[in-house]
Amino acid sequence: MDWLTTVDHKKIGILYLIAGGLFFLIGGIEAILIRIQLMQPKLDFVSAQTFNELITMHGTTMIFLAVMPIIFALMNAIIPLQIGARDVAFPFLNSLGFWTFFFGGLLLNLSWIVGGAPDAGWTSYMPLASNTYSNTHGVDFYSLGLQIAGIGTLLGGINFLVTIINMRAPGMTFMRMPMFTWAVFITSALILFAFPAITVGLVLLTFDRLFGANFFEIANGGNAVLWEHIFWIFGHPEVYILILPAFGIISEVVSTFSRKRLFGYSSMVFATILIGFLGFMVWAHHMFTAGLGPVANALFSIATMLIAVPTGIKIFNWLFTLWGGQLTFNTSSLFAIGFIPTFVMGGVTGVMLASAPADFQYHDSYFVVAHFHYVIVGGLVFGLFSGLFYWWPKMFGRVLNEGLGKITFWTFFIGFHMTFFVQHFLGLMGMPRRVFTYLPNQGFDTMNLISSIGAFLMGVGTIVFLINIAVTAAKPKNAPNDPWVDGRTLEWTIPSPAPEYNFKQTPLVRGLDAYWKEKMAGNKEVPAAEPVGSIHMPSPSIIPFMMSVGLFIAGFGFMFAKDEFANGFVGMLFNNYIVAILGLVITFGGMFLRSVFDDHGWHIEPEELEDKGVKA
Ligand code: HEM
Ligand SMILES: [Cu+2]
Repeated sequence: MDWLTTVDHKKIGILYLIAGGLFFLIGGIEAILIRIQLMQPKLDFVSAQTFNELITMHGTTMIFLAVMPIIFALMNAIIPLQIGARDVAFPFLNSLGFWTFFFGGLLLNLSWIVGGAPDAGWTSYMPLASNTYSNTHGVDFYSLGLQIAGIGTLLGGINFLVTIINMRAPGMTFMRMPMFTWAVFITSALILFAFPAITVGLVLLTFDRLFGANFFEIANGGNAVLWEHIFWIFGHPEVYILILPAFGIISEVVSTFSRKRLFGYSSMVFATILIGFLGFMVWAHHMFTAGLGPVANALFSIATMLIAVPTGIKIFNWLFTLWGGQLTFNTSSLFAIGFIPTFVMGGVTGVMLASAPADFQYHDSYFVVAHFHYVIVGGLVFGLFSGLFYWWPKMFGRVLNEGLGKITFWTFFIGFHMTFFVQHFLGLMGMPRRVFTYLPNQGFDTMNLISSIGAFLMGVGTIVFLINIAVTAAKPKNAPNDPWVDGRTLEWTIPSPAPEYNFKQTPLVRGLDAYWKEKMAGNKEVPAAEPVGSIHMPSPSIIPFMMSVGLFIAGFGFMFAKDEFANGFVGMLFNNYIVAILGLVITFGGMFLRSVFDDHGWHIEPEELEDKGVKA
C-alpha cells in the first residue's frame, strides 16, 4: 500500500526500475524467440503472423516500456540528490507519471492475451497499420497503450525540467551541474518537444482506426507519408532522449573511476546542447527512400552528419579523462569503457546510413538492425548497466557483487558483439529486415546461427545480473555514504540509501564536483547552506494510481466499443461506451479530488532528525 501511494522520488525510482526491468525481461524473451526463429533457414518455430507481432512488441516494449523507464528510474533516484534537493518539484505529478506509464504498458502487453498483439512494426507505418491491413485490435492496443504511457513520460519530462531549473542547492550554477544532471536536463527538454508530436500522431491514428477518420487512409484522400513525418519528428529525438542520459552516466563513471575531473567539462555541456538541438533537425533521414526528392535528402544527409561533430567531442573528452587517470576496473567502469568503442561503431554506421544514396542500399536490411542495436544496446544498455552498478548502493544501501558483475559484463559484452556484428554483413549481403525466415544456401545460415548464439549469451548475462540482485538483497544494508571512495558529486555526501528527506541541511556548493572539491581542500563534508530546521514533506496519495486505472479502463472501453460480445450485458456496457465513460469518470474524479482537497503535507522536526542520527 505504501508503494501505491508514495510520492517520494527515491521510491518512485525503484518502482520505475522494477516495472522497467520486468518489461525488459518480456522484451528480451521476445528477442530470444525472434532469434530462435531466425537461427536456421526455413524454420517454423513461430508463424509469420506471430513473428510480426514479436518484432513489433519487442521494439515497442524495449523502447517505450523498458529502457525509457530504467532511465527514469535513475533520473528519479539520483537527480534530486545530485543537485542537493529534497525531492522533485512536483512529487504528486511524479507518482502520476509512473502510474500512467505502468498502466499504459500493461494495456499494451495485455494485447497478447486479448485481441492479438500489434503487428505493424514499432513504427506502425500506414497503411500497414490501417484497418485494411491490420484488422485485429493489435494496433489499437499500440495507439491507446502508448498514448497513456506517453502522458507519464511527458509529465516526467516537465517535472525534471522544473526540478533542475528551480531546485538546485545554493552555489550550484548551471556550469557547476554534474554531467548526468545536464544530460537529464536536455533530455527533459527533448521530451517536452518530441512527445506532443507522437501524442498528436497517436490521436490521429486512433481516430482513423476507431472512428473511421481519413488522416492516413490513402483511398479516402489521406496521406501515409504524413504519418512517417509525425512519427519521426518524435522518433529521431527519441533516440537522443535515450542516449543522452547514457552519455551523462558515462561522464560520471569515467571521471569517478579515473580520479580526475571530466576533461573539457564546458565543451561537454555545449556538445550535449548541440546534439539535443540537431536531434530535431534530422528526422527525414529515416525517409530517404520515401521519395522526398534530392534536395530534401541532401539537406537531411548533411544535417545528420553534423551530429558526428559534437558526438566526436564527447568521445575524445572521455578518452582524455581516462588518459593518465588512476583507473579502477570494476563492473561499472568496465561497462563505461566497453561503451566507448561500441558506441563509436554505432556512430560510424550511422554516418554511413546518413549518406542518402548509400541508404538506398542499406534501407530495410539487417545493416540497419545492426546499426541501431549498436547504438541502443551497445550504447544505452551498457550505459544503464554501468549506472545501475554505480548507483545501486545509493538506491538500496548495498553494493552489488563484483564477481557476478564481471561475469555479467563479459557475457553481455561478448554476446552483444556476436549477435550484432555479423548482422552488418548479413545486411550488406542482402538479408532484409522484418522477414520471418530466409532460404538456405544464400550465405545467411552461419551468421544467423552466430547471431542467435550471441543473443543467448546476452540472456545469460541478464540472468546472472538477476542472481546478483538476489544475492545482494540477502546481505545486510551496510554500504557507506561514498562506497567508491572517490565520489565527486553531492549524492555521495549523504547515507546510502538516502533518508526520505535526502539532505538534513541543504548543502552549499563551492564548485564543480562539489564533494571532490571539499575532499581536495581537506574537508570531510560539504558545508551546509542553512541551519537545521523543520523539513516540509508532501503527503502520500492514492489519487495518481486511481487516475491511471481510470485511463486504463477507458482505453479498453474505447477499443472494444464496436465489438460484438457473446454476453449481451457485457456487450451493452461496451457498445454504449459505458465502460469508456466510467474510466474517464474515474480519472476526472481523481482530478477533482486533487483540486478540492487542500493537503499541506507534513513536517519532520529537528528533534526527529537528531534521533535518526543522520548528518547531512
Ligand atoms: C538484448 C538483446 C536484443 C536482441 C537479441 C534483439 C534482437 C532483435 C531482433 C532479432 C530484431 C528483429 C529485426 C528484424 O527482423 O527486423 C530486433 C528488432 C528491434 N529491436 Fe532488438 N534486440 C535486443 C535488444 C533491444 C533493445 C534493448 C532495444 C531498444 C531499446 C531494441 C530495439 C529494437 C527495435 C526498435 C527493433 C525494430 C523492430 C521493428 O523492426 O519493427 N532491441 N531486435
Ligand atoms: Cu534518426
